[in-house]
Amino acid sequence: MKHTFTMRGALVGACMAVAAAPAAAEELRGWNIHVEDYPLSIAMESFAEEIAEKTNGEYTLQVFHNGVLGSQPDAIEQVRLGVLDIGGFTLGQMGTSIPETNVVSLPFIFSSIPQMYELMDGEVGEAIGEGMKARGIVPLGWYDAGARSFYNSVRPINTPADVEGLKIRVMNNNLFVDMVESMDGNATPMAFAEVYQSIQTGVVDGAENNPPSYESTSHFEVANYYSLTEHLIIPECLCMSVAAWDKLTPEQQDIFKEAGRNSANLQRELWQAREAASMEVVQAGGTVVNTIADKGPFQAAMTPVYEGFLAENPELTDLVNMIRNAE
Ligand code: BDP
Repeated sequence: MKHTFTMRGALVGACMAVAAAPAAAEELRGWNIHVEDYPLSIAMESFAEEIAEKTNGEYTLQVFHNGVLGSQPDAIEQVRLGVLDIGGFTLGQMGTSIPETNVVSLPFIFSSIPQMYELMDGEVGEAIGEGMKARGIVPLGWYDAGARSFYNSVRPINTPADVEGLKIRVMNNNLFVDMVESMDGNATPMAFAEVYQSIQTGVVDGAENNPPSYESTSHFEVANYYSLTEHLIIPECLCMSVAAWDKLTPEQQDIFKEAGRNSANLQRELWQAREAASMEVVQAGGTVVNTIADKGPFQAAMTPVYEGFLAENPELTDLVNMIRNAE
């Protein structure tokens, strides 16, 4: 990876030396963890096409799919520092450096996906976006990532007691460790790329994710109980580094903003279709899906997670309440 950055530095230096002419084309680099036919991947490619076309080629974006540019926590830091220009990130992994984003990582904070859209497209999204900008990231569009549910190779989960003793992989964020531990499960933070093998070899019993990720990673092959707890509705983001953003002219910033909105609209449409298709694929592959008759006990089990979070982040109480009190 180091090698790539050094090479890039050398290339940029060389170009600057030769190209005295203004408006030399700028090639941005984009990070993405997903496979190429994933809704977010297609939406990032469409953003790339739109900015290239509307800036007349002054800006192009190469998106590197499949996580080849490294893990998500590293990529988030690189976008913050301006080493990478763009990322298709989940807000679920930004909490360490951007506390405001953690508000949407609280279990059951949104009551539904339409409510999440409405709030992210309004004041709540703006408040989170301000927190992100203050720490180096400009959000250009909010993507849908559905709801995350637990899956494992041991048993279906119907009540919080069923989680007891299960070893569950979570994303890198203490909130998710607390979430699993508040149901007496064992949480293991781990990189996305390592989960398949870890389930297969019994390092963990399962994980939690939305249907498209459960399917696209083939995790359903090694953990065939998928229980629709839908405990996390975490939006994702087309994110640009402030360093790259500040180099744009106001006209170019407008182009990027509009392309971001269009990309989000496309992604949200594609998401609906992919979710349904993924559910069919996993069920055809032998997954046993169960719905949860009453999510109340799961919600009640999350009380310590909220208490701990608000005690550590009292300044975020208003934002949390803005979401909890929303219709
Ligand atoms: C997927 C997100 C991706 C995360 C992954 C994970 O789209 O950004 O890296 O979950 O669980 O749903 O790590």
